[in-house]
Amino acid sequence: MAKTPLRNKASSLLTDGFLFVGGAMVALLLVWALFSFVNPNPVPNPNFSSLATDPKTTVSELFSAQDCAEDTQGVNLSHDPPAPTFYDDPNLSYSIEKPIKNWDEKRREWLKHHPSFAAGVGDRILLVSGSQPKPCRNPIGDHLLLRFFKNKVDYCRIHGYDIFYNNALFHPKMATFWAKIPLVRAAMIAHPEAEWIWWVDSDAAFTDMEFKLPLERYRDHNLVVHGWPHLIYEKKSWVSLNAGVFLIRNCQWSIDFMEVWASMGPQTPHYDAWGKTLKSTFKDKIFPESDDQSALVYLLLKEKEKWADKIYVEGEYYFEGYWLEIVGTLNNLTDKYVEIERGVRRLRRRHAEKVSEYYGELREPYLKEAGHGRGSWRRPFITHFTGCQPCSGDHNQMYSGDTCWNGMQRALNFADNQVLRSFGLVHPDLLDSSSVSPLPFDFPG
Ligand SMILES: [Mn+2]
Repeated sequence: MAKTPLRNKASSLLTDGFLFVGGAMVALLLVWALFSFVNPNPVPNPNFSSLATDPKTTVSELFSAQDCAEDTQGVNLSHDPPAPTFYDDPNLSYSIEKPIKNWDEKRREWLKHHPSFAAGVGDRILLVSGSQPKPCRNPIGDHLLLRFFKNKVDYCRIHGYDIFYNNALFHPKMATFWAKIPLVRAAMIAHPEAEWIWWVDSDAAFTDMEFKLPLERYRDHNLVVHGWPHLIYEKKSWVSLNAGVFLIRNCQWSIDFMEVWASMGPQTPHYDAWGKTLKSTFKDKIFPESDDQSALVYLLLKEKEKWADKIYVEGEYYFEGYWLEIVGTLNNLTDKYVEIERGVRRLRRRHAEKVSEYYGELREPYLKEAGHGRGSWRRPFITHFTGCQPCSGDHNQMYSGDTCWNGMQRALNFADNQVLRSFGLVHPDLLDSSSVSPLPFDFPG
């Protein structure tokens, strides 16, 4: 697989800094001038520069030229033109059991009617996650799910992504690991403005709040999963990839793929037969039921020509990583990052949470030697607690419950430290969520 640099813009961003600030001022003045020009009912034309220097001017007065109807990403949330779209077609169904045709065209048409969403659509991601409709059986299950959810909200806020967390069963017969397929499908219809739907299991946590998906790398693909091609095609293993985190493009290919994928699910009369087929195809599969992950590997194996060229099997970084090989390394990683920051003061600079991505790019050159994935000292992107079952508590008997719960505390607090930093706090002990101390502004000496 071709290696593409994840980030290399940090240095050019720095040198362009002055140019950018100058350009931004000009743009701002231009917006102001245009606004006063086109506004039919102008407020008694205030002089911008005198406003700016008047100490009594509030921030909102100064920047009132920016229309309140637009949110921070410049999209118009308060308008839906009357021209009919696919939503007005009575035959449109959100159900996984009703096919959709010409989805790409329908989506394009909707975007044409909503030009503010069309700008930047290619990079727009909707993160989707969810958990069961009922309280967890594990007494601390709901608390853990809350913290996993908070972790996702944190990541999305920092990067400006939307998030949909769901607690409803979208198909009454598609429960547990099958539940995400009808949900992701419906999310595509509900969010034509999103190019990508990013499914992240409820038991997975972002443990690098700075890392961003290298979307450029997936330009020619429609589905991205974490996996290892030799385990798929040679070993024929049901754990050759992980279906708990995937990125899927909002397009007709994906609608068709999910239809075929779902056809091995519990809502079909062929469910038991598929269980047998999958069990005999994958010698290491332990349980007899047809599951979404084996089904996905099966499609890669048996319908390779049809699907595989659009499926990117990502193995270069922790698109999702097995928690057991990660949680023990987190303290060392913290030390490594502190060491870098000791040498590079501007990485330690206090800043607004909104501009966190800038500091992520600034750090990148110092992580060149770190590598990615297993054995790396880079923060793992996503830590997945496969086999731990935080909600039910029915963890795999391979490990003790405490190993699971302590691992989750460590990973969640490790992530939270990256968030709390913008608020001046740190958990000094990764195993103790309730302990926080003020973060020193800078290193002494
Ligand atoms: Mn999972």
